[in-house]
Amino acid sequence: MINEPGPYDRIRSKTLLGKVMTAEEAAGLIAAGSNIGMSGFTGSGHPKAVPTALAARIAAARERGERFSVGLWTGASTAPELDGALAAVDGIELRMPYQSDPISRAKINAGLIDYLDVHLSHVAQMVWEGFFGHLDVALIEVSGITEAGDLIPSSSVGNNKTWLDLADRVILEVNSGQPAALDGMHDIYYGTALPPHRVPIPIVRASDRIGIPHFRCPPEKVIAVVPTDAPDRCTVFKEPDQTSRLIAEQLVDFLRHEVKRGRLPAELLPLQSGVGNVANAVLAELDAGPLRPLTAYTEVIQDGMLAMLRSGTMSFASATAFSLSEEASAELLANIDYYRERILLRPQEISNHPEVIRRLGCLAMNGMIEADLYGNVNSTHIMGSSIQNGIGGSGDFARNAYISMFVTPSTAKGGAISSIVPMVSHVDHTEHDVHVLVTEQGLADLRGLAPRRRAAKVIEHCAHPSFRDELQDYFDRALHGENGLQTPHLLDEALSWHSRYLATGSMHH
Ligand code: 0RQ
Repeated sequence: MINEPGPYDRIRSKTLLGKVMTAEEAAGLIAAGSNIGMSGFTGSGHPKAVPTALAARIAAARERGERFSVGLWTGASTAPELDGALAAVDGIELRMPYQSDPISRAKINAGLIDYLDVHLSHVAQMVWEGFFGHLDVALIEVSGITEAGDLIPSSSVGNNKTWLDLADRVILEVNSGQPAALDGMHDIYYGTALPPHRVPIPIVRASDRIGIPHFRCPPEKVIAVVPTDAPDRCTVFKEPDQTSRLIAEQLVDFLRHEVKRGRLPAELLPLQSGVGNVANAVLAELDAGPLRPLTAYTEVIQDGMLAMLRSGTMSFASATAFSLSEEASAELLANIDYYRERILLRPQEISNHPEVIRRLGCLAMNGMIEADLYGNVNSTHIMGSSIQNGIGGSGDFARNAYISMFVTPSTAKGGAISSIVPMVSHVDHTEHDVHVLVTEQGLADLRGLAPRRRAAKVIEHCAHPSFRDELQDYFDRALHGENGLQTPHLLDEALSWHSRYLATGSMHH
């Protein structure tokens, strides 16, 4: 039976084959109030069947008048069948460390879910320290199980090693929809520890392999094995629009200029790229040349990066997850032997490790919601109070990068909102961690500039023309204020831009 092809041929351990059951049966083993560490990062490698079965169980319990919710911990964002399904039945008590699901976002902003927006590199350490309580269950998608019972990771690694190490009980989803040939693309490092037992992480190049290809997990901890055959949440990318193209062109011009000035080598330094259409446009612009061969030490491999690996513009990419469109997933599968030589997926405590990011000198490029005149950046909150997604890995990289760049269109909501404001309504990245701001209007290199000079540059280069005069007026009057001239503000006016939008639907006077 074990060697026959079929839904179970990925489960090569006899012991674990004996634990096969349905998603509903597995969900039945999860007690109300459990903390569950699930796999999943940017819509890849999340469990596809048990969360939905658990959501149905929670809904049924609610109908009987019973309380049933769980603590939900993941790598990063997942998919509608996980975050969406559990949030829809009010099954999540506490969520961490990142989400981007519309239903869970609405429940968080309605005050129905406690959401902890955590630096992705901090999660493993904080879980080891016990801040989120005890981890009861690990629910992990894998792409296969070896004869020895080791687990072949799926399309993301995230926090899976930590969940498997710490949980009392383990439920595995073995997804035969994932390419079997993913085996060998992972680098699972077992050398992390809490202080004072830490040693250096021995990565000096993005391509350095420091661990082993599989997760270890004592078979006696495994209480269920659920075969699945389902795709990841494929991302839909738009062709870069004019705004994304302009942002990309300026950012790449800036990097070329840095090479010309001798501040960066011609092959640049390892890139970190956030996800989304602007990031993809930047990668496409870099793919057009002439800088090469580039490398990436990043969190997520998206379409643009796969294309660069294919064309040879990029020689190697280290990450913790894929986030691909359907077409790019097909391309990965079709040429997986080629990509396996050029890609490593690592636990997120390593892909986002400040020590490694600082050593490699990563060039960090992340999206933002708004920036203020002095370079403080808000990546997470709309109008100061509502969460959009979360800080994700942007803080791990921005704080430690060689050059930390943030990109955004200069306006939002059809031009009613300026992404450049006097004072951000929420701070994720302080002025100290932000080197370069880019909008379609231009690029402001803030390095080496005192705050007043930064403000002048941000207004001139990044603000949309329809907001430039109002920002300049604010700044000019702040310069004549009585509060001091290091970082001039008119406190009673600073956030009125946001309240103006909330009151009238426009930030314009
Ligand atoms: O909302 O769709 O309801 O209109 O914010 O904005 O323009 O679609 O931009 O998808 O690039 O996301 C910062 C959220 C940008 C993302 C953020 C509204 C806008 C829209 C989304 P609608 P866009 P993007 C490593 C890096 C944090 C995590 C991170 C993010 C919605 O980049 O989550 O960096 N970053 N991870 O209308 C009010 C403004 C606004 C605004 C945009 N100024 N005011 N609303 N919006 N600007 C990778 C990982 O960690 C996985």
